[in-house]
Amino acid sequence: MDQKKIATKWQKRWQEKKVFAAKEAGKKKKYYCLEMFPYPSGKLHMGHVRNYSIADAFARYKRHSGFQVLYPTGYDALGLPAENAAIQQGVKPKDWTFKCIDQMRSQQKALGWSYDWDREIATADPEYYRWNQWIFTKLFQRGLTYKKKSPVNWCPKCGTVLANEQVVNGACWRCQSKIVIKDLEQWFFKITQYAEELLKDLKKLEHWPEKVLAMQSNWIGRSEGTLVDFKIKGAGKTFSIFTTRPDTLYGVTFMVFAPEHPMVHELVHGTKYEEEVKRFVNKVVVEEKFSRTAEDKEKEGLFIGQYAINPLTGDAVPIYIANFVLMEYGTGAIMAVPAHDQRDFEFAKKYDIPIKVVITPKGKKLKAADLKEAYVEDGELVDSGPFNGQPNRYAIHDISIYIEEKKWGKRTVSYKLRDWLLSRQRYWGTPIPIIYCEKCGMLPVPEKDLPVKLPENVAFTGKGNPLDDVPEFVNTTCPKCNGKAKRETDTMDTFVDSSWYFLRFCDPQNTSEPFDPAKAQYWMPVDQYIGGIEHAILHLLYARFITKALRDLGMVKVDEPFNRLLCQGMVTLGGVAMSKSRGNTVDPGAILDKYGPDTMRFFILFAANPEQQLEWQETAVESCFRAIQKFARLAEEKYESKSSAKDEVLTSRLNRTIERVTKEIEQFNLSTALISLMEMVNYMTRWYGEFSENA
Ligand code: ANZ
Ligand code: ZN
Repeated sequence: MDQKKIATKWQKRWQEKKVFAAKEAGKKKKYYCLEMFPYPSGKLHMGHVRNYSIADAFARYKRHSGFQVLYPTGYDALGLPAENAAIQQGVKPKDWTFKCIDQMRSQQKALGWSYDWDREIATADPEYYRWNQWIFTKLFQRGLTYKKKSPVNWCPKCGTVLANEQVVNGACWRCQSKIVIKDLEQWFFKITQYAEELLKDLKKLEHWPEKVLAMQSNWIGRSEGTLVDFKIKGAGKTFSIFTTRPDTLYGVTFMVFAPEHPMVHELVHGTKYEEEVKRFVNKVVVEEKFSRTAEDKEKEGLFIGQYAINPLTGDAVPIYIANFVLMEYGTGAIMAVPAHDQRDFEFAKKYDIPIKVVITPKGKKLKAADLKEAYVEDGELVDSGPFNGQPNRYAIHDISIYIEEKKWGKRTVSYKLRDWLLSRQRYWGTPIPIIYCEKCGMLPVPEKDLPVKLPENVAFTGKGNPLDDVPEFVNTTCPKCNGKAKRETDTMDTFVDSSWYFLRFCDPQNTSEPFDPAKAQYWMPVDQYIGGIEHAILHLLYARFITKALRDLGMVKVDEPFNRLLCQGMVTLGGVAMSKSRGNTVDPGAILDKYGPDTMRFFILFAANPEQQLEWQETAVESCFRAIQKFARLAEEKYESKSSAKDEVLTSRLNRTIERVTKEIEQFNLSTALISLMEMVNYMTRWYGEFSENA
């Protein structure tokens, strides 16, 4: 029996009859099954095969259980690799991308996944990205898109902005020059406006992995605290700090500014500290943000020659700048309490700053000189004026009220979440639809003029943003006064493309709207979303945000886009994740040629349940191949010819198997479901064997 021939025959039939076409009608309930669509690198890897085989099995199961199923695919087709190919191989990003898509599609078809191919989309298609521009404009009109100066990685030699992944050990990936940080005007989406809702609605996502919910929640990073104003001694200036621990205010022995804090420059200007401070700032600002705050990171800082006055005690304490304070969080300045914060403790020890104990375990005395590390447990307040003897957790409340009464500050909520920086100074992305007129200023491109298409005659030198050198693109006329104007040349982060593609799948050919709200209403939310854990934070957060923003524009009714989420485990070879760089990959194409698509999908589902790690084993592929032969023989030779011989034992066994398999699939234990099926097949083979002998 030739498995490949059988597969080809049926694939052709499916296509002709459009058996997987999703319909919005009828009495059946809908089911939207979605996998994270691929970046079209040109070749499927085992991770794709696993992700899509799981989604496909689920889509088929739901179809057979009487649902109206939507199971689409498409390509996340804009982004850096195509542009790098253009720089390195002289090909056009568009040609490169669409060729890769063709290759990828033919592999997907050969694998027999049950997509509704009529809904295929590619984000590099102007008919797709025009709606990115539409969304950008709508959010702009609502004040959710804005522009501000923000630091970027800059290669002075290439004269270009680099993405984080293009910075290798602090140097440019192309020319190895040391990168510098430069402030440029950048576009942002105001995702922080939805911070509270994005956090609160995690509670609705009962069918998401706990781990992903925790990652989202940490990323949003809500914390309740107090802003406290400190005066700078003798300077007539005030600054605010954010603290979650106002109970430790009497223990403050120094203050720390982020090196980027705008006040730092003012405070040292013209003093003997100026030069050294500048050197320190330049060194720290190019360091990666997360590593700067890592616990094991060496704490480094510098006294800047100024003192701050603690409003509660009137004490003057020295002001430092240090690597571990970030400009992006709170106010970019902190009060440091070395007795009760480990980071501050290490810093104080290193720079010989006094330590003052203000919390002690009940009934015990702690001496600063004896501390080996910060005392971070709860306890009662000492050396804290009128608050002495209070349990510190109560003092958090009481001291912040006291500060509010005295008008020294106020209680507040801080988020770690930052606005979404979406500008990219690159070619292969969605052009940002903004026009700068000499007279009228900055204007969005009118809806009727969308899409702003990427020009095709472009030189890829690797220097600067290629769009800046295309006068036909840059020079335009003002939509308001018809005068001379220039286009924005920044393009959008590709996460914009994937933040709403699941809505486009509901109505992929629409030419007058991104999608028909009625169709989105029918299909949304995605009932089951399947993809990699590497997207647990940004992609999912952005998709949730855009869904909420579109809801507020009246385009969708759901609050959350993805009802259930499954993150499949890795595919490993020799116990480590398959990866090109390690050279331990197995090419799905070769396996497909040798065994055919059914064996391929069977093995992938059988080798491990979806969330577990899956170790590749060719011998197991072989046995899957034989198992399928057995299934087929049973169907062809036995079942039809002899099933008339009723056997209640067999029927009841069959029913039990159906029940078991159904339960297992519902819980996503696809491997366990397949094992039950194989047991049934073995049973039937034996049963028919005996039956034939007795006959
Ligand atoms: C004094 C203090 C005493 C603090 C103490 C902690 C413990 P979460 O909970 O993550 O919100 N902080 C504030 N802004 C910062 C910044 N821009 N960069 C680095 N650290 C910053 O953390 C809030 C705490 O982190 C704040 O409370 C502040 O230190 C620090 F025993 O203030 B705390
Ligand atoms: Zn104008």
